[in-house]
Amino acid sequence: MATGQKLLSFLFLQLVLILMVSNLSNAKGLSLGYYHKTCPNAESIIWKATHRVISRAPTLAAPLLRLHFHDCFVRGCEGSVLLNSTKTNVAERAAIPNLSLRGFNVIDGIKAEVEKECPGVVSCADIVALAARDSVSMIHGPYWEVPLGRRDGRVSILNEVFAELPGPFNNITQLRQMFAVKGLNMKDLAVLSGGHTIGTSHCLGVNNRLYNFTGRGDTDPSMDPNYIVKLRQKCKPGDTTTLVEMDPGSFKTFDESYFTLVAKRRGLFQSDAALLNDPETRAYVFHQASTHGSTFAKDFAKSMVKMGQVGVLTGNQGEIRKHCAFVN
Ligand code: HEM
Ligand SMILES: *[C@@H]1O[C@H](CO)[C@@H](O)[C@H](O)[C@H]1NC(C)=O
Ligand SMILES: *[C@@H]1O[C@H](CO)[C@@H](O)[C@H](O)[C@H]1NC(C)=O
Ligand SMILES: *[C@@H]1O[C@H](CO)[C@@H](O)[C@H](O)[C@H]1NC(C)=O
Ligand SMILES: CC(=O)N[C@H]1CO[C@H](CO)[C@@H](O)[C@@H]1O
Repeated sequence: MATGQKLLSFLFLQLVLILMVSNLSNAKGLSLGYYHKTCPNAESIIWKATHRVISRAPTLAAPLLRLHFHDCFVRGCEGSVLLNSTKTNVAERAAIPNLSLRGFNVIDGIKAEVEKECPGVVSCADIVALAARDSVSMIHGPYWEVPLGRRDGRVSILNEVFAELPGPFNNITQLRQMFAVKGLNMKDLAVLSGGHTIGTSHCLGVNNRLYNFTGRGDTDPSMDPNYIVKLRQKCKPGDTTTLVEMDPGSFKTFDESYFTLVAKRRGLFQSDAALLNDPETRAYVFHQASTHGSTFAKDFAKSMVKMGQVGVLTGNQGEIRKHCAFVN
């Protein structure tokens, strides 16, 4: 090979390597340590603020995790779930599935602390992503590095929630499709559903399965009849407000017991039970439920990073909100 050719192929190899490396650290324009220069203490301020909250009230980990999921599925992870309605716009927060969202105050409080140190630098969307990671790891769940650099959106529309956010009555076909449009596959669906290892639900999401499944006063045949009896003691007909644990007995601990429940036909929602209706998600459920070595913690970390990249705004898109409930 001539020297010129050698040099060219060497340069080409370098370029390929650089592209590969930058692709790793720069997935969808996000990167690890994004605030390293502009707000070096951002991640530790958020960690400490989240720790103060979770050590006092561990059950707040669940709503903080769920907030990140709702943010990412509607318009991408760009903080639109945090925006308040205005005189001329009804925001996502006002949608029925949001009735039960909590943790807005926690995020607003963390944001205020971060703003004190570095005004206008750290996005609300990144704070939501970090608070979800921090709180999960604080209740003995997995820890993962969160690629950062999300920018905040300026738009939040009520009706988009119904189109984009999966609901408890969705079947496996609907779930597959709603995850696929976000670039998430069946493994992600099974893994991320494991988020239901913590937290509570209103009876609203399960009552149809207990009392009137097809409109003939019947129950959902895909739920363990003994479990139906138990749930009926908590959720009375027409009750929309009582809370039930989604992973009874271990609803404060981030573990793989959700899959043991689903495998025993004791998943709370139709959407949980639906994981048994696809060969891949079914196999995942049974594998995690079995006694030999769960991979859930590792898988969850990986799928959370993936979910955290859905529809992000980067570069000069969007803005860095001053207050998470309002556009600038
Ligand atoms: C697969 C589609 C999903 C559906 C249909 C779904 C549905 C629901 C519903 C109906 C509730 C109960 C809300 C209430 O009545 O208070 C809930 C709670 C919750 N969800 Fe999901 N979810 C899904 C996926 C996820 C994902 C991907 C995560 C996180 C990775 C997640 C985390 C949570 C948590 C932590 C709670 C408890 C919240 C609390 O205790 O306040 N969910 N979900
Ligand atoms: C946003 O709206 C909610 C619900 O209406 C309200 O409780 C909250 O105080 C508002 N947030 C701010 C910062 O005004
Ligand atoms: C899922 O629900 C949709 C809409 O209700 C329905 O058209 C479809 O047949 C259902 N699929 C399965 C597998 O039950
Ligand atoms: C069950 O659902 C059907 C159809 O929606 C309704 O007509 C009936 O009143 C319901 N029964 C009860 C006990 O709620
Ligand atoms: C926080 C928030 O905006 N909650 C709203 C959720 O949705 C219900 C019903 O649509 C509203 O009444 C709540 O204000």
